[in-house]
Amino acid sequence: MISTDTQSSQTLFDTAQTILVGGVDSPVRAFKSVGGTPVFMKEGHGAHLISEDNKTYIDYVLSWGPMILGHADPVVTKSVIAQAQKGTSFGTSSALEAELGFLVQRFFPSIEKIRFVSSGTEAVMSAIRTARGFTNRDTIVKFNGCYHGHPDSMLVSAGSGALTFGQPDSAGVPKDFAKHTVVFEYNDTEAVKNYFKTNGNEVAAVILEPVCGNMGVVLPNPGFLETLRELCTNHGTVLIFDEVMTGFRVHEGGAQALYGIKPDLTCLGKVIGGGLPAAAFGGQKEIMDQLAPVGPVYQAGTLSGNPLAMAAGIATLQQLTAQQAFQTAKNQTDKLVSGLNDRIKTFNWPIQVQNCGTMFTIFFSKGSLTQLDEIKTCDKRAFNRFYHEMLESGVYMAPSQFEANFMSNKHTDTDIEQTLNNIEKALQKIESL
Ligand code: KE4
Repeated sequence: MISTDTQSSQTLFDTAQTILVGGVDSPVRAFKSVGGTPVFMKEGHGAHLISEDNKTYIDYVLSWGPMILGHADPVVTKSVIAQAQKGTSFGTSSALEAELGFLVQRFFPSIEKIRFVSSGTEAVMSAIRTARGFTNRDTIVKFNGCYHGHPDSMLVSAGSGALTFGQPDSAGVPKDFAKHTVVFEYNDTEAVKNYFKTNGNEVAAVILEPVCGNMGVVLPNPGFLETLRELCTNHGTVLIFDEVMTGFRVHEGGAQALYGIKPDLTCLGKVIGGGLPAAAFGGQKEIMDQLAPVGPVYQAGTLSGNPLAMAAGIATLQQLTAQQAFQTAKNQTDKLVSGLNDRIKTFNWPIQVQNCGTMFTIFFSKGSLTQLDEIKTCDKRAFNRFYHEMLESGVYMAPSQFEANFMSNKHTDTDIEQTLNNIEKALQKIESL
């Protein structure tokens, strides 16, 4: 039993590694990309996290996106406690599921029907199966640099050379599964158009992050999303927007509202659970009604739509509106990005920021960053040194160059100013090395 008095993150990490694989429950938390010991957190309040070492951090990870209202928002917390006192999960229907469904639909009108699940991975896996059931086709198109959780069909990288079908990029994914996934470079509109000329009628679905967050923040080139929409419409292919991260983050209504492109299915997660395990997929009624118990596509989940997670999601979306949280968080992001751009002008370091709505990434590169092979030219060593300088200064950012950072509506001007000062000091320090 781990004692409850203060223990260092190192001690806790050493203990955790004796029972948890790699000492973590999700690989990115292990700090493998940036090196060093992962910081164990014990509390979060607003824009701040407190570590087990009793150090306070300004938090720009926000649980990888969910905490747009900041940690322990009083209204959300009260709602979760109230529901917990009435029971957490019944394995029956509850009024809360439809209530959250209608709330989500207000932000995402393309969602005519919805199904709640417990993770973004489950939402993506289920959306893909639904699209395959609806089209009676097997092939899925995805893009390098986009991450969609860990369904077998998504752990696939581009095939070598002329081979268009995919190769597994994780052990345990059978080659026979991977060959049904075709992978293109993000923003490579021409390649997708050419593929659809000969294969379009075999494609069940195209899935992408409409604004990418999982190679760092990378925006769609003008025309990229529009072309995918047109190709899918013309070939009876299901267009799936994976908005698990971009939902409520690049715009209150996600990238589909920002760019005015209507997908056939949308995957959501993170914000809609308010920090509890809730995710969803939804879209055209005709497609969603393929799902059991209405249609032939099987999908199920013990904790799908459980009252506790639904209560957290309902309170979060209600407070998103009540607190005008997206706009506030976007304003704070814009302040940080503009302050950063002013300060990095004084450095001859290859460094730039890409941002969208309440998401941003600081890239150690000067070049164009529109697809994964360009992102891979970033100076990872410089990023890692920068990362640890920022951590030391009390700023907690995503522990990888290939991730997005997030803003909440609880980050104050003081937090932003302190972050900017710390960034300037960190850059001065690593530049002198
Ligand atoms: P989860 O299964 O982790 O709830 O969601 C998977 C997922 C699906 N789609 C997108 C666009 C996502 O960003 C994610 C998960 N995002 C990562 C952060 N890059 C979660 C952090 C982690 O893996 O621990």
